[in-house]
Amino acid sequence: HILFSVEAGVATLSLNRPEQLNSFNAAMHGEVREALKRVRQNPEVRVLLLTGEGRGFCAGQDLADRNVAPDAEAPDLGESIEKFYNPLIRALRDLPLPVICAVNGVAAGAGANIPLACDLVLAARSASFIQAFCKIGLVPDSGGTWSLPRLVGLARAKALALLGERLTAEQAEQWGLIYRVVDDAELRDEALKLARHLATQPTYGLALIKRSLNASLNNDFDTQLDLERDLQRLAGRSEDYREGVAAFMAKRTPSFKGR
Ligand code: LHQ
Repeated sequence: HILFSVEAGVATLSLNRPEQLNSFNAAMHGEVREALKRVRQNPEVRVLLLTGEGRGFCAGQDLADRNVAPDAEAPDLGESIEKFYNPLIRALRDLPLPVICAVNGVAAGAGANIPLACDLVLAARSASFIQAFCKIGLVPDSGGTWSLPRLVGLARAKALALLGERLTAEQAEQWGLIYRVVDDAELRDEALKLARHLATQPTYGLALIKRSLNASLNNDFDTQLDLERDLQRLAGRSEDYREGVAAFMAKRTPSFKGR
């Protein structure tokens, strides 16, 4: 249910259940989990690009899996979150490399919040974001209640979560929910261009940048200054830092290794 490839330092993971708008069933969760593990374990991978096949990015949980008879016992959704969604969100956020998400079409429910756990979100002009949870009596999950207020403020977060209206990609960009809108026909190329660029950069340092900015949303100022000190110490010991300075002084193009 996914496509996965590695080329020139870029791992591309594409959700591939287009008939169901790439909604998640247990099998797709399993394949995504395996792919993310491979990304983590393969030192050649320096950037991850996450996208979807077909006209949708991801419609969240596959609701066909969830349609229970009126007299059946209520399923434990907490278990599903604990087993599938929270590990996925943590895996993306904790991945020590830049994660680009190319939202190729509608992103609904968990599918709208998965991009928010990535680092750089591009979206096709025709894409849209729907916090669909409220329409079926659920609460935004996959980190949405954490990310949304931080990205767009509490007023807009509440409107999105309580109304479940469709937010266009352009509005998402204007609100600061995502980085950039791209014409539909150019999305894949633009995302790959960005990914390939990042894969030539000091990706160990980029992973530390990601870590520090993510942490800043929870830290007070002094804690964050301490974290900057600690991460700069790590960055300063990297081969890439040495190479960056040497290349600058020699006025040549640096050759970074991601370590
Ligand atoms: C789908 C789905 C779908 C199955 C489209 N499932 N088939 C976590 C833990 C545990 C449980 C519950 O949830 C969660 C987290 C969540 O993600 S909850 C939120 C689940 N997602 C939604 O509520 C979104 C449901 N989908 C929609 O509202 C619409 O499909 C959107 C707005 C995404 C797209 O609308 P359209 O462009 O009009 O497409 P469509 O509705 O015609 O969908 C195309 C096909 O995809 C259709 O199948 P069909 O056989 O009729 O062609 C849909 O049934 C199927 N599909 N989403 N989540």
